Amino acid sequence: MGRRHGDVDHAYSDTGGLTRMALPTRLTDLLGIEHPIIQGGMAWTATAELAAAVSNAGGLGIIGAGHMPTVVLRDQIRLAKDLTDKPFGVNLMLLTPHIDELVDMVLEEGVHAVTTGAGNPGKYMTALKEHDIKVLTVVPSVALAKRMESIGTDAVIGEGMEAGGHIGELTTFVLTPQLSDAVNVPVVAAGGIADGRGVAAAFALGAEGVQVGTRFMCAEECTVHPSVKERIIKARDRDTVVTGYSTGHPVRVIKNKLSRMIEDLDRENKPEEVEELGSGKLALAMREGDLDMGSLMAGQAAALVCQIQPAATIVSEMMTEAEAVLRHLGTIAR
Ligand code: TUI
Repeated sequence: MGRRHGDVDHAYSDTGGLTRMALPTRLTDLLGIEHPIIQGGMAWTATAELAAAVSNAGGLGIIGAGHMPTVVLRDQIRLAKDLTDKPFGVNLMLLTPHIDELVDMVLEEGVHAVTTGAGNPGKYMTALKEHDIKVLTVVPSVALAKRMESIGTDAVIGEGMEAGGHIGELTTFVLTPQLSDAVNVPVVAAGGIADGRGVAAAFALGAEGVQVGTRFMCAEECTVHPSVKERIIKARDRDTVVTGYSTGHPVRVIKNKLSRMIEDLDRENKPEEVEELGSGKLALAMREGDLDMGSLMAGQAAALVCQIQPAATIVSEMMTEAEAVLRHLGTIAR
């Protein structure tokens, strides 16, 4: 039997009887949250139920807008407001065609924070900030981070290619310290972080917070199809693959029949056919649980996820473990 989160035999899970310390950072101050953990804004996956559960646990819950119609996202924001009094946010996927309309509605509705992905949110920065919405820009590179800082982003989320879904080229391990050197705003590390060791490592690299996606897919409150959660729990180290290079929008998914078909089309350099075949497949996976022909977007950290737990347990376990690791590191230097 493999390791389970919270196992007492794990090197860092013994907190040594010390009372838990918190890890307050500029990020927790900026957002008014207890723990420096942001939940990934996963399309078709990060619904109001999950976002509210993460926020209630002291992290920042995020509703993933993806391609949601504006009225649906509005209802999701209102549902989250019913489910939590704590700060929560919305992820805006900038490739969606009706993004202008989504932004207008978010401004009207009001949320604490917006994370952006898959593009440059420059066009919306002023309006969001004028409405007192904190903006956290997902960046795959140092250049974009600097540009975003110059136009007023409140923090950058450096997403490494270990992450699930649409990714850049750099790994979390090299991107995070470079961002930390390049910008003055808080840096959040994303990609490959699913436990407290990852949180501690991110802090060592200069991050003041983490964004976690794949592990929250296995939260009890996450509304993805149960088969998807089971598949993530079964995932091993080499079970994800990056497909869609030919389209210029590569995505990391758990390998299946669909990913193999897309790899073939990538090799034949047929980007239009990749787009066509991929269309609607994320919903097919996340809503209907089709593990063969659905797009099983998940990060390499799927291999680190071993059970379904309440979001509050995930947050508290990650924090307790991170604190134990950091204390341990403080004792090994001679
Ligand atoms: O956005 C994500 N992850 C996503 S979005 C998504 S939906 C989708 N489905 C099919 C194709 C494309 C998207 C699934 N997963 N993560 C944040 C992220 N942002 N990763 C990489 C980027 C990024 C890439 C380029 C951010 C900015 C950027 O800027 C280019 C520019 O304009 O300079």
